[in-house]
Amino acid sequence: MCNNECDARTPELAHPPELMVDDEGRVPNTFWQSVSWRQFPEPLVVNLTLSWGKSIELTEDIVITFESGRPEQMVLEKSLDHGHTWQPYQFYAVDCLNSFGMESRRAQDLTAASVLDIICTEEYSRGYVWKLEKTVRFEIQVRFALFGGPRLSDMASLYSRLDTTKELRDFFTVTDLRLRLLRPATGPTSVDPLNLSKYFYAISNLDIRGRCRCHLHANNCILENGRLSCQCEHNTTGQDCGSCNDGFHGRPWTAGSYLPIPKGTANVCE
Ligand SMILES: [Ca+2]
Repeated sequence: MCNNECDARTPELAHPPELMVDDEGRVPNTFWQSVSWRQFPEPLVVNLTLSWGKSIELTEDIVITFESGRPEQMVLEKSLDHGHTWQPYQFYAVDCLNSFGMESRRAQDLTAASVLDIICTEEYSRGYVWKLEKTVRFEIQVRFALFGGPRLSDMASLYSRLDTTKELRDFFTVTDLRLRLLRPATGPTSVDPLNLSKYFYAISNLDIRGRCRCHLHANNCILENGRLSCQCEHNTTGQDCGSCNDGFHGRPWTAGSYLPIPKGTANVCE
C-alpha cells in the first residue's frame, strides 16, 4: 500500500482507475487508490461508474477486490437507461440498521418469492479484522440457483422463468453500474482525525461478466467504433435487436423465446 508516496501526477507513483480492470495475476497487484479522507467527520464519498453504452445481462457474480480494507458502508447501484435513472442493487455495511435502517440479510437466504428484494448485507464489510477477506460480491449465482437448482443443473427451468418474467430478466440487466463508496474501513478503533491519510479506498480488480442483451435475435455482439452492438438476425435491427427491419412488419416485433425448451422459438419478423 503506497500511503504517503502516492502521487497521481507521477506515472510511477500513480494509481489511476484503469488499474481496476487490467490483467490480474501480477505480483504485487496493480490497484486504483482514492484520495485520503481529508476532513473528518465530513464523509469521504467516492463514486465509481461503469458504463457499457448497451444493455448487458449479468451471468456471473460481480466480484470487487479491495486492496485497502473493505468499506464500512457502500451501495452498488444499477441503471437500465444509460445513467438517467439509478436504482440500488445491494447495500453493504458493517451495521445495516445503523447505516441504512435495514435489517441485515444474506443473498443465500433469499427465496424464489423474495429474489427481487434489494437487501443490505453485512457479509462483506468486515475490514481490518479479517485481512484475507478482500472481496465484495453481488451474488448472481445463488439467485439463479433458486430457479436452476444447486450447481445450476436445471438450466431449462431457469430459462423458462427468465422467459416468462420480465421483472426477473430486468433484474439481471444493466447498462451501467455505480459503486458509491460511503465510508472507508477504519479498523476496530475509532477514527483518528489527526492521521486521516490512512483512510481511503483502494481496489485492485473488478470482475463483471455478462452478455449483450440481444433479445435472442443474435449470436454475436461486436465492438465497432467503440460501441457494442448485437449482430441481429431474424430480420430484426437496432443495438439490442429490439425492432423489426423495414419491410418486415407483418406481425409485431417479439423477443425470441427459450420456450419450448430446449429448441425455443425464434419469433422471426415477417
Ligand atoms: Ca489490477
